[in-house]
Amino acid sequence: MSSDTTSHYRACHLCEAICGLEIKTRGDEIISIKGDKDDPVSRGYICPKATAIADIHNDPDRLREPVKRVGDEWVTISWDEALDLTAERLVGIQAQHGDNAVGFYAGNPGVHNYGNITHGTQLRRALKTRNNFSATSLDQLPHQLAAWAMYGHQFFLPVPDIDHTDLMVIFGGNPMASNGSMMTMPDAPGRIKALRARGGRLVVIDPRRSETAAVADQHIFVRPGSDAFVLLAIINTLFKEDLIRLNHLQDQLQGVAELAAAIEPFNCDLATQQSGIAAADIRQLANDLANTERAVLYGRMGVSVQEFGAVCQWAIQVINVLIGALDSQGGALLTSPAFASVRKGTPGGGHFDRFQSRVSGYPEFAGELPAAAMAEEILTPGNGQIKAMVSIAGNPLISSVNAGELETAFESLEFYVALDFYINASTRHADVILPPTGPLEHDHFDIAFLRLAIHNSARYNPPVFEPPAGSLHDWQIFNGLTERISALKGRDYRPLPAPDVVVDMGIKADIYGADANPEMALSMDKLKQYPHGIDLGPLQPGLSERLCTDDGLINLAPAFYLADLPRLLAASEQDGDALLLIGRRHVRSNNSWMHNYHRLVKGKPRWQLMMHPDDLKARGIDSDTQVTIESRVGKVTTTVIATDEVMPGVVSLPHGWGHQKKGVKMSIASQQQGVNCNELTDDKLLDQLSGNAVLNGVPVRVTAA
Ligand SMILES: Nc1nc2c(c(=O)[nH]1)N[C@H]1C(S)=C(S)[C@@H](COP(=O)(O)OP(=O)(O)OC[C@H]3O[C@@H](n4cnc5c(=O)[nH]c(N)nc54)[C@H](O)[C@@H]3O)O[C@H]1N2
Ligand SMILES: Nc1nc2c(c(=O)[nH]1)N[C@H]1C(S)=C(S)[C@@H](COP(=O)(O)OP(=O)(O)OC[C@H]3O[C@@H](n4cnc5c(=O)[nH]c(N)nc54)[C@H](O)[C@@H]3O)O[C@H]1N2
Ligand code: SF4
Ligand SMILES: [Mo]
Repeated sequence: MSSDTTSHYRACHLCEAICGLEIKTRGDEIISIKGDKDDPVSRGYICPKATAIADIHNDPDRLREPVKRVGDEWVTISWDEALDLTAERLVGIQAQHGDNAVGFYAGNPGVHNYGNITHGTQLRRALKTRNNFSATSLDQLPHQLAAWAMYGHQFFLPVPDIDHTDLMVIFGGNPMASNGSMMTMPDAPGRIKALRARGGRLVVIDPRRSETAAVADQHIFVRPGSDAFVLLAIINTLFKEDLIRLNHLQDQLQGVAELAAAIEPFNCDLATQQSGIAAADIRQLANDLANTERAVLYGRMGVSVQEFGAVCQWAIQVINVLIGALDSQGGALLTSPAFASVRKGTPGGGHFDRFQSRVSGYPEFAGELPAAAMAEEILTPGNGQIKAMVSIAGNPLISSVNAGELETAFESLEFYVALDFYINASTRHADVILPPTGPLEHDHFDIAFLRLAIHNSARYNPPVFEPPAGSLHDWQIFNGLTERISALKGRDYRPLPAPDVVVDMGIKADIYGADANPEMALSMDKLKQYPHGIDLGPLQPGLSERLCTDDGLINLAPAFYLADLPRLLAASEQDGDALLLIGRRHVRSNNSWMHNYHRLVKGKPRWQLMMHPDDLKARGIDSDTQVTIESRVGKVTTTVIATDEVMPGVVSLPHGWGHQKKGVKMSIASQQQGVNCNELTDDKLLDQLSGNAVLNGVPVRVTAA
């Protein structure tokens, strides 16, 4: 390689695995993107998406300057004009209709871009609306609710110690495609291989023989949405068969007797009837989990975004406690990150049901309302109706439920501003689009996912390229807007310093800072000397001292979970013969925004509906033909393929597609044929307890088109 080539090291920001990258550049050209062999956790692993970061950087469709809608046209405007206009419109609408007339949607990539986390809150505070929504309630809200209710902090989230376990049981997660979630584990394939090579077992419970199920020791099909019955039956078995093996946490537990009484009706027979899993298999799972010294139970999207997502995630925590996995090596451990470690006194612990959504009375969690309520809050007239939306790093018209109604809602807004660098299915409805710098033009420290990693480490990297003159980072846009909004409202505003300064202060005051750990004395300056990251060692037990509950106890039986069990029992009495729709992820796709890069969309199509051959036959439909899929709220037409990868009664359609809409300016994505599966998901079908959306187990009808 010629001498004018420079190597840059950087963590990938695309998914939760945060793999280390080595990016070689020559001038302003990217020569190659490879794995960083010296990253202490990813150790050189990358997936095919990483190289597409070059395509994001170079994409001619990516906006570099703010644009304003004039009729059907987009006109480039200056940053001052864009920020002034946005602040004036938002404050004007709030002055006329009240603070709640502005709604806020924060999407997934914001969590992967740390300036959004350090600076986003100030903008939210300046706007002071109750109508805050985010991808949390399309995703991991049940995890956070269980963490808050049992451990006293929404981010007290133990992760599977996959590198040291002998049995990992996964309900509804597909790390071979997703690379892990709520469990930062770069190189899922390598880690799963290593688990099996040392004699450990992987068991997957999933309605589809997913990529992970395919490499597991055992795969058990489960009827979508029925996991709560199975998980409670496991608890039931643990009690009945005297399998409870509490560890050092036993003196800190409360609610054991209440739990045992409450789950009494949820036996294996009921679980079998609901889930299709043989009672013997459920008992075996309970026995294996209890009798394997280092075992862990993990559940992800498949058991979060379903009708009983909250009960499922609570039950998973309970089982890990009852088998002694919580806070044990090879079980579920809490990460010890350099920034924002969770321990007693950590702010932002969360709260639940302090206020409710205006139209349907759904509970808030940590100041957010369910994304499923967004459309009705925009469309239903009355005091507090949303008249303007702010979206940040989100594409809700593809990613959120009942996309058809949400589109009607967004069309009706008086004003919509998007912080985004694409004109996509959502932002095409905007009045103003504020594009931040591209991913390689800003520095990077992963606040969210270093906190959820299966191994402790810290890593900071400077930008690969200088940002273009006059461009703004997300956090600078937040500052610009917050300053203007505060001025218009006559409020004081002190801008926060740059994210690396904020994080530096946090790191110094945290567990590896000079005060707490003089030997390590971690700071941003020190991190900057280690471009591959600093290894902070394997996860350690020590959860007892970190517990955030007021009484220092773990409550196994929070009242609101027990109160939700009659709803679960009632569901067992309903019968339905509809097909149940589930989603699926593919390693070359990433939610809704990575379809504009040729290298990720080429090859055989991956957006079709999967259906079991028996279900096709029963309807007289041939494989590879056009079908119409219909739910209560919508209808889409796409190609069906026959496969026994899905169990009978289940159909699978991936999310994130549907870019063919008029006005979308993503030249490659808009040519892709995949349809938007969220035109089928139902805003009224949500987990009543947590308010989380139901994206899996949606009843649909499939007919020949
Ligand atoms: N049916 C179904 N629906 C689902 C899911 C499912 O499994 N099934 N999954 C759900 C889940 S888990 C999630 S997290 C959501 C994701 O849904 P959203 O949170 O809405 O996120 P994306 O669809 O990924 O859209 C991301 C947007 O952010 C923009 N963007 C990318 N990087 C940046 C940046 O640095 N700054 C800014 N300002 N913008 C940026 C992109 O251009 C894109 O428009 O989808 C949910 N929807
Ligand atoms: N390549 C790629 N990686 C990603 C993403 C992506 O879009 N593409 N998105 C990222 C994001 S935002 C997230 S949140 C994570 C998600 O990470 P994961 O949760 O690991 O990903 P999913 O593919 O949604 O896995 C859900 C699994 O649950 C199964 N399932 C569906 N319904 C049920 C059910 O009722 N019960 C059970 N037991 N299983 C069920 C599905 O078949 C699927 O295999 O992935 C992240 N990583
Ligand atoms: S697995 Fe995720 S973090 Fe790793 S290279 Fe792929 S997209 Fe990036
Ligand atoms: Mo997600």
